[in-house]
Amino acid sequence: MIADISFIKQNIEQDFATIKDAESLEQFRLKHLTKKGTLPVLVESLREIPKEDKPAIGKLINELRQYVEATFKEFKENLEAEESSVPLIDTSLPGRMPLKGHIHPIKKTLDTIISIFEGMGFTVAEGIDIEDDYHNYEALNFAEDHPARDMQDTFFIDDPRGDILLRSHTSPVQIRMMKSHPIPIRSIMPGRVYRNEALSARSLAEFHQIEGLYIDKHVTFADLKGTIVAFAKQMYGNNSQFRFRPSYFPFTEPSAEVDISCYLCSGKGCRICKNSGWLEICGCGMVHPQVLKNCGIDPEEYSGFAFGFGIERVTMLATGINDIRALYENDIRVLEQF
Ligand code: 2U9
Repeated sequence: MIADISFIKQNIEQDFATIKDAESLEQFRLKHLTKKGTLPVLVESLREIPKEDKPAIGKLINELRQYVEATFKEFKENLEAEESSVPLIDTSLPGRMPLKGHIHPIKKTLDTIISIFEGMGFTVAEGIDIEDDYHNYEALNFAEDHPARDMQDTFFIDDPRGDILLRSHTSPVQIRMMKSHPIPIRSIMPGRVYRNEALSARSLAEFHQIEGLYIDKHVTFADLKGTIVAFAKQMYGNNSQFRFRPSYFPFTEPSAEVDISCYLCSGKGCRICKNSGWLEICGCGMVHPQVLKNCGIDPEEYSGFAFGFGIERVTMLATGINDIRALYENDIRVLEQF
């Protein structure tokens, strides 16, 4: 009987080797596992075995049964897994290319400006869009009746406090920083700003700025010029020319606006620079002593410079886009060019 069991096992193993698909699997099942199949018949034959041999033979049969059932289950599962992994798509068909997005030109300008200033040791600071009159105007030396206050029309927010507004520049971030941060401060402040302007090819009611601030002992206008020129050469190329024109801002004294020689005509005069040969790139100045005082900084001991860029304007100069609204219409025909 033991020899029979061993022979049956050999046979079954040979049949296992023939299983390669659902059909051969079924053949195996019919031959060995159904009621009249090899294995149940073998189990049934145990009845005729003499009582004293039953335990030993029964054990062998049981082991064989367990082995065959487990191996059969394994074959079945492997075949099912193979079947379900058969691809349902025709990979020989030509593909449809997915539409690939890319960084918006305004974000590209922001990233470029940030990385240039980071290279010069500036950190990045961000603030809040909803501000109060004190941080947006008063601390920046805009007197209540100062004509400069009319320079920026403000979106006020309906609030019981009465002085809550959408920031008209990122300067409140500098105020908060000067009040809370130890000196030296060397940071740039990128962000969205809001002004109640009529929409046109040149202005929007919502746009982006980057402002910068450097406060330490002995900071001079020469440091300001060096920093702006170092930035602008990296941004616009080494061959550019620069000029600093006197200007006025309530929060800086002295103040200046910076022009760069026109990148299109190299200063000869063209459509982009309106025949002047120059393009305005930013405003800047030495932080007004009163602004330092407002933030608890002694102007006798410390000085600093500040500057500001309009990101949309920088982007328009870099891309040649001459209507600011085109930057926000999300027309793919415009965006895919940059
Ligand atoms: C503090 C002190 C000084 C930030 C400055 C400018 C000059 C400037 C404009 C650029 C184009 C605004 O977006 S724009 O219209 N900005 O010309 N900004 S100096 O001066 C500061 C800021 C904060 C406490």
